[in-house]
Amino acid sequence: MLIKADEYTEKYMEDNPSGFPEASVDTIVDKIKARGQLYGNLQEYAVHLLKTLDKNNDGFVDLAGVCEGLNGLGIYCSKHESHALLRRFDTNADGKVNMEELYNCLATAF
Ligand SMILES: [Ca+2]
Repeated sequence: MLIKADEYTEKYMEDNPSGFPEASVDTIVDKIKARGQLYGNLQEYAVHLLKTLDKNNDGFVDLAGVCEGLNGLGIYCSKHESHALLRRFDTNADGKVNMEELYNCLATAF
């Protein structure tokens, strides 16, 4: 819901790549991946990550959860970066990130 409401912000970031370098998202994804090495396997990590980032327990990663969850994991992530990160994860562009998308994104990024 919040993601949809923030369409303007997303558009703004897309139109102003210099103010928001994609590279920082890559850096965060790298950090998330690196953290995965602490877990037995990717699936286990993805499950843990979804649980951490899904603040209201609806089975989807939400914006508030990304920022807070990642910071809790020791991975700094600004609000803007959270947004870009969610868009990166949301491969079918339905405005939410489910377990499958999260897993696939981690898997392809490995
Ligand atoms: Ca999705």
